[in-house]
Amino acid sequence: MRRWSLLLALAACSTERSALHPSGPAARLLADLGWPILVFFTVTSVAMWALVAWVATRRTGTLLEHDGPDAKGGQKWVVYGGFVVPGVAFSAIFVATLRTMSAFPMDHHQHHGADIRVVGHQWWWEVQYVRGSLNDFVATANEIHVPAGQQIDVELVSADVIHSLWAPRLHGKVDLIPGMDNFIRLQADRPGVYEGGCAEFCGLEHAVMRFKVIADEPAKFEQWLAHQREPAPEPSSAEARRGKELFEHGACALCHTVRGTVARATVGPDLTHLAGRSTIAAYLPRDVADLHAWIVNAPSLKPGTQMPALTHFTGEELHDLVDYLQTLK
Ligand code: HEC
Ligand SMILES: [Cu+2]
Repeated sequence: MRRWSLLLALAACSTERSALHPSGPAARLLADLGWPILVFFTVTSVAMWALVAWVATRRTGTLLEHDGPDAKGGQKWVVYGGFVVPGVAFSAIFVATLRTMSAFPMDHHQHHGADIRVVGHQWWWEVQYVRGSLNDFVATANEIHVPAGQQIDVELVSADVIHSLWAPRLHGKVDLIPGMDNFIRLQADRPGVYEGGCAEFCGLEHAVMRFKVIADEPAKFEQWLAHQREPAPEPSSAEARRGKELFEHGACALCHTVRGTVARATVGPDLTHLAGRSTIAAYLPRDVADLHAWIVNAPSLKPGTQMPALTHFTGEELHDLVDYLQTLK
């Protein structure tokens, strides 16, 4: 029964994060290498277990009935199975791997500057759009918007420890290393949402350091980017205006940016268009309840986070603050 449910679970396993279901050129290169290796080793393993079963079940007879060493040329099994087949297989994999590796633009001299810079933080992703003039600079968090069908050069850097960016359907794991610039060329063939996460243990909350690559039709992407470049909208309700006041003059402005306000700090994520994102803190849904809980006690939801517990707000103040955050479309 258990075995069946395991099989069912495997069959139902979504292809959403599977490196064997590529959705872009970089991931396809890896899958093209991965599939033949997977098939070859599956066939070899089955053959080996069949041989083991055969050895275990064949008639053995007495010691006297045994042939002398290699009477029937049995050593050929050792030579072919033990040396020739592995030798050919590993050489082929070695050559194929080198070819696959050389197909990636590892050398940053090949790049004419990045379109996007991703900065790894414990434990969230800062996503900067660095094309254009300084005024065009925008930053968001945990969602990497890209135009579908286009090559996007992404620079990978770290603000603290080593992280690793991995959206399995789009590209292989690439580390974000302090003091070093790494690059990937990202391309999603079709519009869609591609899930990813940190693939290098980076501390307590590594497991929830997730992100999404959101690929849109190019026109829709440009629209999104143009909107991101605008400052935050002025809140219209009295509650949200009070919330803005609290945000600007409370602790929030010491760590966060909301363009168009006095808040210009960069310790935490840029919140200018927070309400356009689907999550907060890289893994929680961006709804009223989670925003409340996050502001009051972020460390209880993400132990070790740099965002402190801010327990001094009254219920009404908290309500206004969250109201304001929800206007940041
Ligand atoms: C000492 C710095 C600091 C202060 C003060 C601070 N934050 Fe944060 N905030 C952070 C950091 C760091 C993160 C990222 C945490 C993570 O995802 O791991 C964060 C995340 C957030 C997020 C989630 C953003 C996203 O896109 O994931 C919201 C919303 C937020 N803070 C609101 C506030 C509000 C409102 C205040 C004031 C009441 C505030 N913060 C005060 C540092 C701070
Ligand atoms: Cu990480």
